[in-house]
Amino acid sequence: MTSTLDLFGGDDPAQHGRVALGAQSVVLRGFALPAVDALLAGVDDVIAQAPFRHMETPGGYTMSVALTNCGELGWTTDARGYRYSRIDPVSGQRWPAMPQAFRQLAEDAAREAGFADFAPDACLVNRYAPGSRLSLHQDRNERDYGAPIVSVSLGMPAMFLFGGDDRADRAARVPLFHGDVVVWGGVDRLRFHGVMPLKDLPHPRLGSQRINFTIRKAG
Ligand SMILES: O=C(O)CCC(=O)C(=O)O
Ligand SMILES: [Mn+2]
Repeated sequence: MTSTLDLFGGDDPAQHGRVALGAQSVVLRGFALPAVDALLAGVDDVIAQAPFRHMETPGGYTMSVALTNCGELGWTTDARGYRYSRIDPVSGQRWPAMPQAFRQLAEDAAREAGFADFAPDACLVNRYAPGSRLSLHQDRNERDYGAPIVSVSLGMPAMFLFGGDDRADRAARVPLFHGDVVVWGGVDRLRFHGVMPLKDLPHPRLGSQRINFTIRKAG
């Protein structure tokens, strides 16, 4: 069973700067807020070149989350498996460049979480509609687990699940809001995580969607 962390003690979540999830994993509340305009412009740029699409898993399941990528490497899944690729299989072109605002935010958040010198080369962009979910998984298609994952949430809130190193480990439930950034790396780099089905709680700016992007060192 999962449990709800007592994160807020009834207070306004925006007043809490950091929530430790593990020894080397942290939620930085509102860390992306000052950069939101630039980040959303970056998302628009990326999806103009590489539109969101629903990918298939090797098991034949169509993901409820729509995704695309930017950066040198992009994560894809199809009947043949999960992998990083330099080419968008839909366009046959390179993935769009990673917007500078994404890179800067990721480097700043990584440093804030104790990971200096983060040099990302990949960014998965996810779009969740109401009901979309992401089942528990590890991020393990990257070549080197020495670099952290930096995950940025925009739009509707979501209940993030942060488990242990084994799929069966109990997962903490961590609400994530517009502007929150989660960083996990080091001893926490392979923690299982996922997102519960989204409730339709329209966001003033983004409406009935949540955009999440995870910035990584994949190659
Ligand atoms: O949407 C999220 O908060 C997590 C996304 C994620 O785990 C992934 O893209 O691998
Ligand atoms: Mn993940």
